Amino acid sequence: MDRTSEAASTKLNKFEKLKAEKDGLLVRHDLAHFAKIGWEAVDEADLTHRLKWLGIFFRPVTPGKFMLRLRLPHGVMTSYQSRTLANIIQRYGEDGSADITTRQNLQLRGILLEDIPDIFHQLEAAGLTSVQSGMDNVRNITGSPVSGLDADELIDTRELVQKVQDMITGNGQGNPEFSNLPRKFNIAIEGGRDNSIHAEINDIAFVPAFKDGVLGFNVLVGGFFSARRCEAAIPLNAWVPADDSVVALSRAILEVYRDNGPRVNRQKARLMWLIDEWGLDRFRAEVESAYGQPLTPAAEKDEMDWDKRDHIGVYAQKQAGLNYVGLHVPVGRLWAEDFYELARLAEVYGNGELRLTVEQNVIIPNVPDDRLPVLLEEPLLQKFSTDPSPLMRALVSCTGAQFCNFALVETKQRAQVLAKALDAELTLPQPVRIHWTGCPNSCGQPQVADIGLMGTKVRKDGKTVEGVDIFMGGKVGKDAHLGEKVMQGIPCDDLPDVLKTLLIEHFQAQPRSGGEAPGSSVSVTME
Ligand code: SRM
Ligand code: SF4
Repeated sequence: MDRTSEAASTKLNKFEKLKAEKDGLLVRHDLAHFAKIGWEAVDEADLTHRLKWLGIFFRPVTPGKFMLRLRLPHGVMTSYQSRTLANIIQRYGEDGSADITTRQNLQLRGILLEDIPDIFHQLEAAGLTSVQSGMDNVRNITGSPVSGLDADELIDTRELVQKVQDMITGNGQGNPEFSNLPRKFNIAIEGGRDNSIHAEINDIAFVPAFKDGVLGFNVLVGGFFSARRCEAAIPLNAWVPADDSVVALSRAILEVYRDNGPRVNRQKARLMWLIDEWGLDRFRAEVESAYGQPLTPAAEKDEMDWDKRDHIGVYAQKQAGLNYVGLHVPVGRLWAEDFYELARLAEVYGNGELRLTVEQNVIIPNVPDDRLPVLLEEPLLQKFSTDPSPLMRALVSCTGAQFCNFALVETKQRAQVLAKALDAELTLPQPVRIHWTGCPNSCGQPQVADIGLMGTKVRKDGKTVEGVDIFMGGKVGKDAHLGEKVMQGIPCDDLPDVLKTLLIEHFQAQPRSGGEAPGSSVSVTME
């Protein structure tokens, strides 16, 4: 008996029951009906859970105004798609915004349920889908944002990422084979040298490696963050060539996880828990059997041997005379006019293409040398700078309390205010990567940051106030490893001084002339 039927016959957690009653994908047949009856009349389980199979997220913080999470494989977008998204959110006025996510993806805000059928037509016409982007499905598949542009790239992974997404989602139409996993699932395919997509925090990561002189991928498995436990991915001891084997192996691992992953306790349901239960040898053997052929042992080393780049600024491409221009989008927030402008700039100066990064920024590729000076004078580049100040430059933030009901603190606004203030007070020899996350779910990846801030509630002067736990030591790029919690329960009001001290003591920050150094030092335990 596999785990799906085991769970069905024994202790079902609430979500397994819900899925057993009706597969989430089936709500697509109800959309026209929902649009007619209005969100208030929609069955509770459909409204708050099953709609997420289509990427439609009911937001208890803004009832009736939904979030729509797309899939943007590899973070690649066209100007046509950008304009389509602008058209969709424009009509919602102040409520209509979008966020670039930490999986180089987009989430639209302010969406009304009655508009969904029409929005889905527009998305389909633009070659976009939101299917299987939430709940127990595979999330947006990430790849280097400069794939096909970077002279030092090893493998252009764009086609592979698209093929894996098509396999999982039935070419974007929805695929019931993979719509009932035990839990969410993340896949990354890195073809560059700088581990630009945090391979180590994915359930499956393909990382470039030579085996007997042939370029392919070593495979890592089981990386994840959750409130209960965070783990970096571990080697599967497998290597695949850079061809459809990547799709076949992804399928095999997903099948093993789908049929055997733990389904009783949702806090212990991610892939790593299955690997723990079985041991890596058995897990590998089961994957091998699903794959239908022996797995080639991993190459001795992988080729991720660079520090991570942030891609902000102007960089020459491998195509002579062309450049990619990375724009800094503060905490990833975009409005309809930004999408229109990005579409225009991509068409006027580039080839109509845009790329998103896991740092929540945008890249305009394929800009000829002689067009650069004019592009750099465009008004949008005053808002989305190619040369932001060091702390703003490396700032990442999850959604936080503005829209997310899990949030213990407001994040995006606070992150910007604080970074601007500290940039004004301090000079820094290099950017310091500060990641904000509103709760222990870690969507803002505080464990990969130089300084990670995780929302919590703390007591100050007899009152409960917003605060953070502080993580440090996250290393990205080559030899990536996760940061650890070094301080706990810091009230947000105290953060300016605490961060200033950390920046001075650990990152060579200097007070600008006339500025004062904070009075006392802050004690942190670093691994
Ligand atoms: Fe996340 C749940 C937002 C990346 C771990 N995440 C949520 C929900 C859906 C909760 C909810 O229903 O409100 C958040 C939606 C809030 C909203 O309105 O925007 C949410 N997660 C996000 C995004 C938008 C953060 C961002 O601002 O960029 C990211 C969307 C990525 C995407 O395009 O699909 C996002 N979430 C992540 C990441 C980072 C990553 O993938 O690199 C993680 C940690 C990595 C991982 O999953 O292993 C992450 N999100 C979680 C978890 C904890 C998962 C677990 O195993 O316990 C939850 C809670 C859950 O699934 O029960 C969660
Ligand atoms: Fe919401 Fe918490 Fe994820 Fe932030 S980390 S988006 S607050 S679930």
